[in-house]
Amino acid sequence: MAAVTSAVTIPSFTGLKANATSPKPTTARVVSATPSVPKFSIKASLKDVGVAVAATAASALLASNALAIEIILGADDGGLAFIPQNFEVAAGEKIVFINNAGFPHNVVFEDDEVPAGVDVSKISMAEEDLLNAKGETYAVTLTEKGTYSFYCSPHQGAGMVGKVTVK
Ligand SMILES: [Cu+2]
Repeated sequence: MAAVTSAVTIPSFTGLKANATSPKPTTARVVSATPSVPKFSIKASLKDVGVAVAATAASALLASNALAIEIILGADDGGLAFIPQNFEVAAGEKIVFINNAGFPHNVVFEDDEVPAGVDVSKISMAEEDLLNAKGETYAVTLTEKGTYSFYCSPHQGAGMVGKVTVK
C-alpha cells in the first residue's frame, strides 16, 4: 500500500506544487481558453487520482473508527488554510487532517491555547515534520474539553491557523 501511495502521489505533488508556488492567473486563463486542452486534461486526471487516494485513505481510517472528522489541509486553489478553520468535535472523536494542496503542511498546537494540563507535544506534529504528498494524513484524538488553537508551521505567517472546540 505504501508503494502504491507514493507512486501515485509523486506526480500529483509536482503538479500541485507548481500550481501553488507560482500562482499565475494569466496562465490558467490561457489554458482554459485554449480550444485544445492537453495540459488541463493531464492536471485533471492527476487530481482525480489524488482524490481517489485521499478517499481511500479516509475510508480506511473511517472504517477503523466510525467517529471521525476530516479537516482538509490547503484549498484546491492552493489557498493556505485548514478547511474548516473552526470546528467542534466530541471528546474522544478522531480528527483526521488530510493533506490536499499547497503543501508541505503540518499541525502544531499552540502552547498557551489549549485546555490546562494538556501537553501540546503529545498532540502536535514536530515543527520540522511535514506532510509532503497529497493524501497523507495526521490523526489526533483530543479528550480534554475546551478550545485548542493550532497552526501549520510553514504557513503560520500566511494565516494557516485553526481552532477546535472539544465538547
Ligand atoms: Cu500549511
